[in-house]
Amino acid sequence: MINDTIVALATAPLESAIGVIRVSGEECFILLDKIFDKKIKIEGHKTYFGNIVNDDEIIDEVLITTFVEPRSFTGENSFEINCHGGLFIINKIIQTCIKYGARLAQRGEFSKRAYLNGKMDLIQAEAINDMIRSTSEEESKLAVLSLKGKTSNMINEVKEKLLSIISNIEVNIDYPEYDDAEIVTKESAKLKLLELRTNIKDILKDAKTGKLIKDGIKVAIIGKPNVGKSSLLNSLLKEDKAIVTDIAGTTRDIVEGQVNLDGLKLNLLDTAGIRKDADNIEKIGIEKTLKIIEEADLILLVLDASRELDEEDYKLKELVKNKKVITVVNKTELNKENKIEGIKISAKNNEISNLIEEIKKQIGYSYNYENKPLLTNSRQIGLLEASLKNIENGLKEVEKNTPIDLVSIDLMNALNNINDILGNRSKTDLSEEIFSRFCLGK
Ligand SMILES: Nc1nc2c(ncn2[C@@H]2O[C@H](COP(=O)(O)OP(=O)(O)OP(=O)(O)O)[C@@H](O)[C@H]2O)c(=O)[nH]1
Ligand SMILES: [Mg+2]
Repeated sequence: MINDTIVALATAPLESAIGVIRVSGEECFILLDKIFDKKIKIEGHKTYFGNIVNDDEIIDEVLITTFVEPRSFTGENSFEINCHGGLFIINKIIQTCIKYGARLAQRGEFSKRAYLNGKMDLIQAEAINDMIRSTSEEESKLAVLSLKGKTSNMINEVKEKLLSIISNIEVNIDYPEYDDAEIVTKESAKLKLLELRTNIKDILKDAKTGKLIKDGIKVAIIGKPNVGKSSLLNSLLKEDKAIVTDIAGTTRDIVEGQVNLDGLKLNLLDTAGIRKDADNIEKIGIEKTLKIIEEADLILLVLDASRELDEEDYKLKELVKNKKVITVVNKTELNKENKIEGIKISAKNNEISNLIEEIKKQIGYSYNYENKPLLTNSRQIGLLEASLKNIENGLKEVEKNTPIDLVSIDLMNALNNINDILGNRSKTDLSEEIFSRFCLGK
């Protein structure tokens, strides 16, 4: 089947100096011939200067770059139009392309074609999206590693090990008389599966850091009124985002801010101070605070060093005892001798570096730029977890002395899950959804 020709704006739909329109499809050069006034001989990667025309009307003066299959992003014939970046002109060019046989691309359709045409596996395709959306240095570095196939290699190594175990078992079952094949005993199967299990567990452990780098971590700042929660938020953000006053009950609603601490994205939430005798508006704020506590990955429980701790402080400690908590003792410069346990800071004077170190320590952030690929994508992580379960089931069966051919059912399931990570199984029924998350023109 011939792929139809698709067209989309690849740059942002904003007025700018230049806009790039992408066109892809086996027959796209027939279209190009109709809309470009220079007659060109298509012979690979070349750029041509000329006009986009609709019959006799000149729409824009452009540069056209041609890419001949299979040496193109999508793996099929394609070209890019560098036109002037006015939205009116861009729309007119796209409409002209449609008039001469193209259709508007769906989200991610260019990447989907690249994937279907074997230019990349699914991990690499998803990395394009991650790259476009990355908001920190580390996140974009990880996306580049994925795009370059490093993450795929890591998954492929697991797959190879699993395949070798499965094929050994199959040979034993199908050709018991075959002398050259390694005989799979309960012990040898167990040993190999245990090694594989460790391997996958390590990848999943690292993936936690990957997720942290990609999604950031939700940090709720809680405490009694007036202890300096909003001051701490401002100090972490290095800007006066939240209102700070000496009146208890200043913050009524949640104030959010994002900060990048040495590559670690923190989604900070400053909350309304919790106290018993709050007015009605404050009570609503406190309700919200309680909900935020539930959702947060990390709690900063702020105490005030200039006052004695009271019952309400202890109640708060109790409230968060099942969460990951850092107790922060603020306003330490007012009472240097205080014996309150916790990380001592002064939000007002921006003395918070020990807290930043503690945050990193608490969440086990240890990525150190050694070009190590990490899984960051929930779909990929979920499938790897599923394959770990399959392998663990296989191990249980081995323990129970189940015939080895039955064990291989679990291992085949593990293999299917790993193939799905890479998108190797059945390309066409892969969900539209994966690609629909992309930008237009990608
Ligand atoms: N001396 C000193 N004062 C501080 C420090 N941090 C905050 N403050 C003061 O404490 C008062 C309360 O600070 P906020 O940051 O508004 O406190 P909050 O916990 O957000 O209060 P609510 O929003 O009412 O719950 C203000 O007057 C701040 O200037 C600190 O480290 N040292
Ligand atoms: Mg406040």
